[in-house]
Amino acid sequence: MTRKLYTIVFAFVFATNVVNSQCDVIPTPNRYVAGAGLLNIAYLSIDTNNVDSKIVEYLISNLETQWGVGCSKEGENAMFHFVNKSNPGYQLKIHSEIVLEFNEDAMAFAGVNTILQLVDKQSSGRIVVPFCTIEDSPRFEWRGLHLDVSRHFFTVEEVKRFIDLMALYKFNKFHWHLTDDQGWRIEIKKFPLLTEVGAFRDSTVIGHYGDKPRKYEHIKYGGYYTQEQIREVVSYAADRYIAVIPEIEMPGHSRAALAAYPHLSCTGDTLPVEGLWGIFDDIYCSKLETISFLQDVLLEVIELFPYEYVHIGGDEAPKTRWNNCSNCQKVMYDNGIHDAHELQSYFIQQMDAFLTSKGKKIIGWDEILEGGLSPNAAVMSWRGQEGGIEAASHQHEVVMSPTTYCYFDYYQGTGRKEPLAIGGYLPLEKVFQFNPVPVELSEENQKYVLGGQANLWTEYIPSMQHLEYMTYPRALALIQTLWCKDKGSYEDFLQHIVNSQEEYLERYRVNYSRSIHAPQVNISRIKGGISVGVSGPMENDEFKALSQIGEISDEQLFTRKDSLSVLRTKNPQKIEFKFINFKKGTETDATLETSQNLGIPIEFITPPHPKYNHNGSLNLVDGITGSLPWKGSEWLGFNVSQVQMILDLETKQKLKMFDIGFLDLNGSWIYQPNKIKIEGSKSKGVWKVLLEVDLSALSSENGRFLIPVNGKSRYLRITIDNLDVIPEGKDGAGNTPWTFIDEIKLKYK
Ligand code: TNX
Repeated sequence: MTRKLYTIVFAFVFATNVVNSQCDVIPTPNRYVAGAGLLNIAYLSIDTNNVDSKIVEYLISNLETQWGVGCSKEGENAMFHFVNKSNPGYQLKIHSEIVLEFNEDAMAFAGVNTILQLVDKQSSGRIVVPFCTIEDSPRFEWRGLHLDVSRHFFTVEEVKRFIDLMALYKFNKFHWHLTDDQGWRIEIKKFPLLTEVGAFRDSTVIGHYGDKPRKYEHIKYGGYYTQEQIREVVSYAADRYIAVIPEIEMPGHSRAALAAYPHLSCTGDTLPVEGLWGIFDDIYCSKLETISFLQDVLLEVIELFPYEYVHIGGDEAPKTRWNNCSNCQKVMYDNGIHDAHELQSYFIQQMDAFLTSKGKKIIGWDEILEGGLSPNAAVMSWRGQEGGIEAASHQHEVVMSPTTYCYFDYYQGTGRKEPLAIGGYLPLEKVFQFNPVPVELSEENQKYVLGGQANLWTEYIPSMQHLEYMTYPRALALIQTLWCKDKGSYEDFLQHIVNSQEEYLERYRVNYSRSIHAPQVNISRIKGGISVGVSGPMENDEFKALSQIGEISDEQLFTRKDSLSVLRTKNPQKIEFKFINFKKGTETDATLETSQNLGIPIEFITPPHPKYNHNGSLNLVDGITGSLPWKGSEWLGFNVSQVQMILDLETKQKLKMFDIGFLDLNGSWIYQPNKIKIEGSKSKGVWKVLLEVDLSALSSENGRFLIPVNGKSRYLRITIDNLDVIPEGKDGAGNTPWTFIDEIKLKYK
């Protein structure tokens, strides 16, 4: 039997007309035209001409291990052909044969990953792929994921797994955060203590950073990669067309290095590798000795990483030590530098000159803009997109990675079942809304935006299982933005996730988060209180609601059209709710507390920051008290030093008690305010001061203040004063502190 015949025997065609014209591949290809029929494959022969053999190996190993389909390498008689073409991207034609046209190997690889998502397994042990034509190419050159291996260490095998999953979804940049305060993870032959001492810490904070009191686990923790292992990972990634960007943090986040070589700091004090998260005052000194040390480190680093970009960190470097260090003062004096920000700029410029002379490009977090951007530096914009806009306006390359859309260490769901996270709230839908090219950028400067990236900071991500949970499915929303020229609607995207991507992730045994399936509790205002509804990702999701009001228990079948009303009451009552999506086996519970001001209208004079504005002003009076540790969705965050709002009590009330909660989480630059003023008015015309207190003089419980107040009013104007700037020596010194508020409860006489 000839090979050709062999192929025909095993690959035959169903000429059915019923073909699902919808394409569930993520990222959605630019153009997908469905054909009428399915290619049925029991055994796939692949023409190995015209293509890098590792792409063929990748295809075979995936089909064999994930679908149990046998494959063989053949010549032109085969069923699957690779063809070179000149126009960008890849093109895929699936009919009685599979033809994958591409202009560069990376695009052939992308095309292979598209095919893997088109595969449908049949019970007969065969697979089918739909007849179709696809034309596809990426929107952005930089489609990145970052992984912090310092706060928690991930083994070579785990890192490879992370890379494997990136490849399935056409990510092509792996940003490897290799050094930080809590551990140095890369072997540097010239400085062996970096790993002997710097790769291990004696203790690790447990629970949340903001817990009071803090607790520690006193167990030695750490690990590092040998240079050989680094090479192995880099080459593993290269085989998947993923470039690896090493990050060597400087001048801040350097406590692990300073533990190994204390003379590189300003004080010379011997400090341990940190076991706590946050920002630390002890950073590299700016003296020449440190500069040479770091350049020697970089010399070894660039030998290991062939990609042109090297990340030098640059973020969160307090200048406390530099301002009090004679060596730093001398560097400033000798070089005509006026302040510590310029000194940081000078520090980075020396790295820039060094790396540029070695044919490399430098990239750093947006703080490297402060004090003047180094001539060749690219900027990774994380504190919003402003830094990126500024850098691109000066024709510097930019990667957008703003906390608002790209911080996958934030919570992705609102339920109590979400595992402990750093804080913040970044659900799938919000990630989907990311636009790496903000409207503020002129058309000619838009080209400096290379793309975007999500960051996986691992303070609260101790294991691979947990890492997958935080990354997926949010990474799919990100790649949809970074790859697609037209990403479509969120509703369509969600359908692709539910229709087929979850199954695909399961096939690869990814521990993806099911948070989108947890019943979402939707609260809105109604006359006299609030209404509580529930929804899921599908129109026809059904829920069961269990609620307990005192002794009475109530059970009801719920759809997204139903709701429960909760009205204002004089005596606060706690209502425990549980919503169950019984088809998905997920549930969400919530404790709602009634009050006399439940759901009252609030007008913001200073609006919350868009990033921390879940549900707007209703959040403050929705009956759900912001809990600790900080859960992003429950609190409203303001980054102005004075917050003002007007509460409308709807009728004139005799006030008795004002109850309010604030977060105090200095590591995240969130500070409890100093003062609160309450003014009353019957018409919002004339205001009378009812209360003005210094909060530091009051006692609080878990950040909540119960303040007696007297007066008769319909409107209350609340003014909350925080510090103008965070003072020296405190976390975030020099910046405006954040004020986080939740639940305002009033008592009337
Ligand atoms: C800020 S993002 C950091 C990291 C933390 C992260 C936690 C950046 C450049 N610095 O050191 O891990 O927040 O979300």
